[in-house]
Amino acid sequence: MTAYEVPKVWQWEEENPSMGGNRPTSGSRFEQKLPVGEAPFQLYSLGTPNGIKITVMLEELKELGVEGADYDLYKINIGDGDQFGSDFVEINPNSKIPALVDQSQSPSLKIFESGSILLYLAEKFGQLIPIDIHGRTETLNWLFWQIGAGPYVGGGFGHFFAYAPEKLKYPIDRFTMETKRQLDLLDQTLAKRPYLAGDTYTIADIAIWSWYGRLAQGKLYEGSYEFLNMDEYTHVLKWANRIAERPGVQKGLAVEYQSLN
Ligand SMILES: N[C@@H](CCC(=O)N[C@@H](CS)C(=O)NCC(=O)O)C(=O)O
Repeated sequence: MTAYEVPKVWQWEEENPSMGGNRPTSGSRFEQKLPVGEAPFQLYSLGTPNGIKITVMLEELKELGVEGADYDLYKINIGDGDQFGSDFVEINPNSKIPALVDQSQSPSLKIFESGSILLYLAEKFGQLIPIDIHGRTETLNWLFWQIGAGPYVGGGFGHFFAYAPEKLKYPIDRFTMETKRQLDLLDQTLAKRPYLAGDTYTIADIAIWSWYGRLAQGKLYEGSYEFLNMDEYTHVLKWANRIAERPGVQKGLAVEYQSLN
């Protein structure tokens, strides 16, 4: 590993003239007018693991026959920096997809963070979250678990295994260990019940499937199925395959994104 002398004060060295790419500052970088359609929900997103949570949720709601869950879907190209435009930042000051606007509320309501969006939709339509206190709390336990645990997989394991310019043993070992620990936890839980929060499919399964189900199916990072020895997580695999067959999930993955202009 390259030796690194830690300076007294960290400086951002990367000269990044493009609109995309993170910087150590937040806020909008340019004026932007996002398109707005007629449907009650306006979803600004992309087909990433965090993005698919919401298209799957909205398609599941439609499969359940829920009225009022129609949405217009726009592609936020995070590589081009669309998430740093003024209109997007107005909806999500954190500049990350997914971001949702509920135009059926007056004034219209901005919702960001995928967990918050899933919970909002589940509560608004009374679907995919149990109403009894035990089922509801267990659903929220696992929903919040995903939001906290996921970045170790995406920002940790996935980044160093698949995307980092150098393959470094220390971070790959560290985040592979944590990813396998999480997979083992899911496997042990799913050995005892068909869904994460109990007997029924909930928003916790949607959130967790979008990362760990896709990982289990080898859809996230090339070579990771073998590297993580995914065959040992039999209960996760069964659960992942069962959920992948749901019409709402398949429709949520197949959605078409409108371009911004
Ligand atoms: N905790 C957030 C994470 C959202 C997130 O990290 N989104 C990524 C794509 S999956 C993103 O927009 N990245 C753009 C960037 O970092 O500039 C959530 O669950 O909604």
